[in-house]
This record gives sequence, structure tokens and C-alpha cells, in this order.
Amino acid sequence: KIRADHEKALEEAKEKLKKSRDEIQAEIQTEKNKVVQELKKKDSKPLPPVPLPNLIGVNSGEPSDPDVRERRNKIKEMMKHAWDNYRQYGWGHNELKPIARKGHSTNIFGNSQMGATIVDALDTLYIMGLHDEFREGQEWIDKNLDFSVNSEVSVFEVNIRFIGGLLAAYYLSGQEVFKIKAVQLAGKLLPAFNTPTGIPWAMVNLKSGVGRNWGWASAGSSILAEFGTLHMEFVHLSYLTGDPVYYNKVMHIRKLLQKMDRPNGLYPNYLNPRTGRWGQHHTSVGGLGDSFYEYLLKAWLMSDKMDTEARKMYDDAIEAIEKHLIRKSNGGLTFIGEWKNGHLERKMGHLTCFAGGMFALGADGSREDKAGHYLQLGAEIAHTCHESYDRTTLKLGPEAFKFDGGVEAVAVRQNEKYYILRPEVIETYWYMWRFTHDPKYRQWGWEAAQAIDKYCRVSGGFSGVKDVYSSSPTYDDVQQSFFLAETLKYLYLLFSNDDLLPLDNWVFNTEAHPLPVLH
Ligand code: DMJ
Repeated sequence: KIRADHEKALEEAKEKLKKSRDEIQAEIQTEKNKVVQELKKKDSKPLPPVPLPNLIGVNSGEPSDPDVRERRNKIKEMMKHAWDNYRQYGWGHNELKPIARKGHSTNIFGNSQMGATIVDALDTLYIMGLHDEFREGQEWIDKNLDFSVNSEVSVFEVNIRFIGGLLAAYYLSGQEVFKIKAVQLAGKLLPAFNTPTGIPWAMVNLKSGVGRNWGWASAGSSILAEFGTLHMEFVHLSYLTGDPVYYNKVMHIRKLLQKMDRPNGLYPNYLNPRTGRWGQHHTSVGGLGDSFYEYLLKAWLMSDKMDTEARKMYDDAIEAIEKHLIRKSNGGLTFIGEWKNGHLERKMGHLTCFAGGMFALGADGSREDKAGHYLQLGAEIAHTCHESYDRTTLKLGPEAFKFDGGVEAVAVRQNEKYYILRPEVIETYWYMWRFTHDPKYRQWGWEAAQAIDKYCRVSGGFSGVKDVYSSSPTYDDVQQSFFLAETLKYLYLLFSNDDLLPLDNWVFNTEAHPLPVLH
């Protein structure tokens, strides 16, 4: 059926290409008008009213210390630079090429033009008080964001960036349009769950609903960090709509995982959605695994600590990870390696650095009251990740670094030396700052902010760099949407008071979109 659907889509595309440009444009316009009309019809049917959770600390955080205030203002200025350039050169495209000064997109968004940067940036704009920019974004979303596009997108990425971004914008601003769009989009993702096991495909065509997995994934598998990072958003969707369909989908995934054997207590990164069997026995707290663990912990926090099943799964998983993946290097640096078929690869990814913050966030409520231990582990990971920054020329961290053959926290392979404006290290600094108020975390965050401003800033926005060990780096010419959603938001929060989005009331999704605790 899948093949037949694809062939049909291909045929349609071929037919379309036979037509003249004007004809095609006219057809697109007619289709767009139709969608707008349909949306208007749907929009007029209001969603059932639900009480908004208690929203605390949405407009606070102004630091009294003038130096801290100055740093916070600098971060806001960087956000403005990133936004204004996207506004000018990439508006409506998913991302910006800051050097070529034009729109950019990657395969995670298919061939769509869904304004990923706009949706991802909204809540950051809001908490920074950039209200004109927020309104511009809202207007674009209201008028242009539609999901009936013949485009194959990543279910995970669309969930964390779009649904997460829209829900956070809704809770912060109270503007109904965001909720409506989030629910419409979620409806488009649901066909991805039509697999023999209910484990969703990695990708879904938003128009046809046809799903499939990444060609590179082990034995046709879905990815743990992808199907395991839907829970927070889907629970909120059920809460806001009163429709249990979303909740049921993610709880089904959880139940299935609970029933499965885990080699050495570890969750492999790959699971086949047809057979329900694990693929390769690789386990990672970085790419392919990371946010699955994060969402177990956050499911518990988001439920006001009622979802003890999620907490138990988190505790079990973390215990196995500590036993098999976490080690100390000869130089005394704690690192989290990658487990591959019973062998530990002594390499840590930039993505893995988020785990420092996760350990700190999960300290309270840990088994046998090991809160001190997990806070300490968080501090050690933060320290290791800071070292990975500090040992480079640009003072920005590489994509992956080794602890092997005399090498400590340094990238070895050329294709692991890049920095693409990722947030994870700064994210960990921020959590550690919230829990300890040790000034070194603000200092380290400031070092990173200065390095980004010095080496990644160009006149058309911010760009990733290809080699953090080179004194004359080349740019990758991409301003990632998560730079505005996460990196700049965590920096801003780091230089704000704790009463801005307090962690007792808000839980951040894996793209740094804050969702309220459902008491
Ligand atoms: C973000 O999209 C999310 O944080 C995701 O969980 C993993 N990585 C990127 C940013 O590095």
C-alpha cells in the first residue's frame, strides 16, 4: 500500500510538471484558497473550554544587579539580530542562510515552507518582551501557516518545534490561534501511528498521511528519541481538547516499552515498528536516545509528580546508564559514553551535555534519596562539557569529543569539530545555576555567549562554524531555528531571576518550550 501510495504521488507530481508554471501557480492558489476556507470553517468551531493552569512567572525575572541586567540585555540584542535578519531574508522559510541571505530548510521539514523559525522563536520573543516581533509572528501564523501540504516531515521535529512552540505560545499569551493550529497539526501527525505496533513512523506525509522510516536506521527501525519524545505535547493536547486520542497514543508506546526485555537494563536506540523488536543494541544519552530519558522525567514533573510510573522508568533507566555508560577519564573528567553491542565507546556528543541539567532536575525525588549524588553528577557533566568548550580555539564546543588514547574532551575527527549553535551545554549551565546558584555557571554561560557573538555572528544573522579548533573558522551558513528557541532562551534565563518561569510551575520540552505543570 505504501509503495502504491508513493507511486501515485509520483505520478501526480509528474503530471503536474507537464503543466506550465502559471497553470501550476494557479492550481496551488486554488488549493490554498480551499484550505483557508476549510480552516475558517473549522476555526469557527471552538475547542471545548478548559481552565488554564495557574500560569506563574510569565513576565518577571528582571535582575536588580546592573551587570547581570547588562548581560541579559546583550542576549536580547542577539535575539533581535537573529530575528530581524530572518524577518528580512528568510521570512516564511523554515530557517535562514545568514551569509547567502536567503531561506533555508532541511529534510526534517520535507519540502515545506512552514516558518519553523517563527514558531520556534515565539515564546523566546514573548519572555524577552519583544512584543512587536511576537505579534508579527502571530500574524504570519494566523494567515499563512497551513498543514495541508504534500510534504514528508519528521514527526519528532514537528512535534517538539511546532506543536511544542505553538502550545507554549498559547499558554504564555492566551491567544487561541496557537492552540487551534497546534491541534490541526497534531491531527496531521496521527496517521504516523498507523503501524502494526502503534510505534510511529519517523516521517509522515502531511497530505497523504503515508509514513515511513529513515533509510539509515537499523533494520527499518523507528528511533527511541523520536517516538519517545511525544509525551509532554500529546498529554497537553488531550488536556486542551478533551480528546483522549493523543494521550492514548503515547501511553500505548509506554506500555509497549514496559513489556520489552532490555539488554543490561538499557533501552536500545532502535525499535522496529512492524515487528516490535529492537534493532541494533546501541544505547545513547546523546543523539537517537537523549530526549526519551528526558521525557520520562518530565512526564513525572509535568503531572505534578503523580505519574510515578514514568518516574520509575526514569530511575531504572538512569541506574543502568550509570552502571554501563558513565565513566571517569584518566584526567578525572566524568563522561557519558555510547554503548554499542556490549562495548563502550569513550566518546561523548554535544547533544549528551543536556544530561547534566537532566540529572540536576531529577535529583529531587530520586530513589534512596540520592539527590546529592545526582546534583553532583550534573555538576560533573557540566564541568566536562565546559572543558570541551575551553579546550578549543574558539571557546565553543565540538559536536563530539573523545576520552581515549591520551585525548580528553577533544574532538579527533574532522567531521566532529563543528559547532552549529546548539544549546545543550548552556541548557545544563542554566539548570545547574537554578539549583545551586554557583556563580561559575553564569560565568561559563557568558563565555559561551561572547564566543557565539564573536565567531558566529555575521551581518545577516548567526551561523554555525565548521571547526572550533581553527582560528579562522569557516561558516556553515545556517541559522538553526533551535538557536532562537533554545540557545538564546536558556542564556536569557541564566541572566534572569528565578521567578521567570519557575521550575515548580513550568516544564520545558526538549526544544525549550515551557509547558505548565498540570496540577
Ligand atoms: C533540538 O532540536 C532539541 O534539543 C533536540 O532534543 C535535540 N537537539 C536539538 C538542538 O541541538
